[in-house]
Amino acid sequence: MHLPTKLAPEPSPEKLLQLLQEHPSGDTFLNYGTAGFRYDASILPPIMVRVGIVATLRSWQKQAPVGVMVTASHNDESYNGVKIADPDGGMMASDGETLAVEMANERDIQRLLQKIEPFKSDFVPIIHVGRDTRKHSPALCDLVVQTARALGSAIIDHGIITTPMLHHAVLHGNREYLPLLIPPRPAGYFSLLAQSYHALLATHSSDGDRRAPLVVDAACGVGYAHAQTLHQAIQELDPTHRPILVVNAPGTGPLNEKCGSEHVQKALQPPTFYDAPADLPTQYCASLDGDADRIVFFSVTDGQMRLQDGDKIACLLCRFLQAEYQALRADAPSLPPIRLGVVQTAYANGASTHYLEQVLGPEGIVIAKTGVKYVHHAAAEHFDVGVYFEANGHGTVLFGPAFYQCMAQADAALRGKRCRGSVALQRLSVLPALVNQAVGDALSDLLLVDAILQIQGMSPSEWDAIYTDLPSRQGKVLVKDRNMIQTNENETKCLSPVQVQEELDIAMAEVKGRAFIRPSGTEDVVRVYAEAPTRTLADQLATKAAEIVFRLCNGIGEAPVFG
Ligand code: NG1
Ligand code: ZN
Repeated sequence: MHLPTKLAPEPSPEKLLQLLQEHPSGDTFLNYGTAGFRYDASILPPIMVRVGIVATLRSWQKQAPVGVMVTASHNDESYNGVKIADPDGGMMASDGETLAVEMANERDIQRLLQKIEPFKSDFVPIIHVGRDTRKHSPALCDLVVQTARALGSAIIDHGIITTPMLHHAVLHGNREYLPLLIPPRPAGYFSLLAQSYHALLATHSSDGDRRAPLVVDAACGVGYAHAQTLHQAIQELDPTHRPILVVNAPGTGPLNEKCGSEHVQKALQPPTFYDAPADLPTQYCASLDGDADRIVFFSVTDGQMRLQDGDKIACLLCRFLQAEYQALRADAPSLPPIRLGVVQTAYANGASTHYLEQVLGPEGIVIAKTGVKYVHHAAAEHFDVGVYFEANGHGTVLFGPAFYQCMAQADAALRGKRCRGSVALQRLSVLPALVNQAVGDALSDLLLVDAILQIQGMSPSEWDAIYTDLPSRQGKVLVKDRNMIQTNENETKCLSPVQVQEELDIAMAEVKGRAFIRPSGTEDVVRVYAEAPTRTLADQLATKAAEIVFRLCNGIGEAPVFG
């Protein structure tokens, strides 16, 4: 990570004007969707200039450093995008989004400049910037930097990093937002992860880890180099640690195409290993997405793939957390209860929700609107230990103030005792350092899942077998204007056009299945999801749902057929 070469550059109104004039906004209405501004890379330069302004205003507004990440995550190479992180390391809150949309859509340069004025203050705006490996990312990122500097912002340029690393840097650069147990570590991402993983494993006695190597498919993206650095940090602490083989380096294959978590989870197929030998061991694998904020696990035996998606990760985590918390309370019964729960979205497989109900009880589950920021906020709002995972593999565990109080009380109650409860205390206490508290983080989740499997003595196939997914199918329908579709709060029902839900209800009843449709927040498509008792029925229901959308919402081309 680089420190600012020149803190607080002199503002340059001329340079700002020049950048705005050279990059005028187009006619399209620009929306800050579930993951920031995300479009075909060719239309992004004017947006980047305006994001340089918005990030500066946000830093002035909050009187604290903020972050900007240039990436289009799991989308293909033609896309790019940009998202802003608030000082707490989380996704920018909705008032910031409103500001971003207003600024990005202001076509009149003079009016835009006037809107900046009320935000100006003596505070020197500080912006952490990072970017993924897409070929257009350096130039796009440079526009954000030039614009922000023209307004007097100090830039901390992290170069090519994962999205969660950028969020981590912002959070750890703003120590007042850090939970008590975690010392600030802006530059210590890898050592923090490796040390806490090591500390978690040290609570468990084993005679060595003889399992198959862990293969990590980096989607030909930014996770490649960083997963290797993480592996090195782990090996330095424990030279006997089994290998983590990182494959699919940038440039060896197309980013996110036939590889990476999005492909594996949506197509239900193993990735192409572009740069790996044919005899790669595939009993225990994980796929990241293009910016390494998502992860799914899988294994391939005799050509058959078994997927452990975000739902299965959530179940593993909840099972572990519940067991450790119960062990703790058994030895320290006077501890106050903490709310342990999970947030899922409509995409969660019905079988996982059923499993979680058994582990946590129905009050331990909340279904939130699709999109990282919605599930994150719901986890923080409803629970003291809030697990959230989207089926696509984006997720983390958030620890709130009541958790830290509980740990402090448990520490006082169990001090000097050697019991199962004190082991549970050690395990639970180390988690907030291992688990990224700002956003879902594929590298942090990789270590967390691996440590839990080792502690619980579970093989990947035993993990897989904790429940069996209901057959499901996901697809996309192209329509003239996806904004014509309105849904209810958590996007499980279509409210308008009304006929869509009426017809979906009939189709679901016919196959005893579940289906929903929603406009994507990150791509210009309508997404379709169906789940039913058999694979054939799930495909049939998805095909029917796509046909309904195509017919009632001005479909383009042909309605997709699944199966
Ligand atoms: P959209 O394009 O709105 O479906 C996708 C994911 C979300 C979430 C966002 C990023 C699916 C079906 N959708 O959103 O879950 O990860 O990207 O916030 O995977
Ligand atoms: Zn991503």
